[in-house]
Amino acid sequence: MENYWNQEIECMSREDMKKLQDERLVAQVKHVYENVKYYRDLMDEKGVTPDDIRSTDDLHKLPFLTKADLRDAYPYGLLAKPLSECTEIHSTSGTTGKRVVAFYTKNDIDLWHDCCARAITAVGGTKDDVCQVCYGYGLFTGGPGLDGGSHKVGCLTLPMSSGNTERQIQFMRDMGATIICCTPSYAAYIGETLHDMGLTTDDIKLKAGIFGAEPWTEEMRRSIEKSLGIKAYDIYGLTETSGPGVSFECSEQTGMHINEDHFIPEIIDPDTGEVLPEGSVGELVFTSITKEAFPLLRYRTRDLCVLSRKKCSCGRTLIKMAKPMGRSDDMMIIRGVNVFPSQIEAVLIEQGYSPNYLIEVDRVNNNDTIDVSVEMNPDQLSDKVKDMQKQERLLAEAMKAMIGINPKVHLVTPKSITRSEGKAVRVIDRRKLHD
Ligand code: DLL
Repeated sequence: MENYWNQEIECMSREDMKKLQDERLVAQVKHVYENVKYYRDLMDEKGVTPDDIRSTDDLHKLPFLTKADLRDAYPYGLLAKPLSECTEIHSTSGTTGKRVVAFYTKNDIDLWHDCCARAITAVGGTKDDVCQVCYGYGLFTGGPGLDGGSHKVGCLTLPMSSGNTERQIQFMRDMGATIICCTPSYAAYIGETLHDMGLTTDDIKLKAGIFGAEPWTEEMRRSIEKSLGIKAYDIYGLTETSGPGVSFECSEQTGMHINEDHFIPEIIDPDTGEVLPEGSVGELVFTSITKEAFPLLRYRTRDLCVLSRKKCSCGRTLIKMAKPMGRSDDMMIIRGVNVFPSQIEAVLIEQGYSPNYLIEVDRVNNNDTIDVSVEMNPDQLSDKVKDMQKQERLLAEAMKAMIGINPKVHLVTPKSITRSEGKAVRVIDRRKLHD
């Protein structure tokens, strides 16, 4: 039987949901226009006033907000509530420029945790579960978000944060953890460590995992499910929209249901900004209609995705988004061809290799080069150079069939590629260093 955290909302008729969104959008646009000069200026520039927005059908009239706007307005320029009403901040790591800082009122925190509680309930979580949260805690939203959701559901919450993998496994066994929350790359590492410690899935009680914060493939899902003996579910979100819980997977596992009572999604053409019809691949845009301190109108996520209203067997009526294919800024253009790390990952796992790899892109004599270092499993090791060369050649051919260009493949010894405890770094693009 399917479990819901808030059945009324999660299974609401399309008509009622639209009505709710209409009301909330109109109120949100007013709130933002009146309280945030940055938005008022953007709207004035486009010649739009709050009176022009009468329902979600008018959404397209609003200007977009981009990451550059967030950086421009750093730190307080988009704040829509007095600081005295804010109780928390979270932030991105800021590796690609200034940090993005998001503010929360008490109510914002409550709604965010509620979204995460929906995700935990959808994987079968109840107050009888023990939920091990090994996303990072602190400024990153992963730990605090799932922790809040787990408390709401009433699970026994293990606030582990990431790292110290053997201790994670010891706690998992001692406390009988049944649900684990972390990045998919860390889940793979935990699975590997479990087996290195001489343990099997019979030694742990895990039944489900809630994995997100980075792109991952169906192949990776199957590999994690096997190594931890669980069902692996996807969860999506970004700091700007509160964190995890914008959308979550249900038992059908064909995409993530978006919490539409809080976030209105659109798919746009990333080049022209034109809104695309359901089923098209494009950039995901979100409007948050309940956030008080840090609302976003038409925020461009840069995530490439597809939306679908196809009926779901779980009974939820919330629209679904496919697994994001990657960010438009993760996409590598190599010799003019668009390549996503996820395509390479899919080939590796399909061919029986580990999901531990590193892609290095460079430019030599005006020619792009792509080198993929791939870790072998111990049973793939051979002391015959010829065998190794053959394996490398076959793998390069499989990759060429997928991405259209010929990479140089280097098979490396087991455990030689650095493991990730948070978001994995899969690509080093040296061309950017020369430019
Ligand atoms: O990663 C929030 C989060 C924490 C989501 C825990 C899920 C679980 P940021 O650090 O701001 O926030 O990064 C957001 O990560 O725009 C996507 O590109 C990527 N991302 C997040 N979830 C997924 C997912 C958190 N399930 C950025 N699949 C987003 C693919 C994801 N990419």
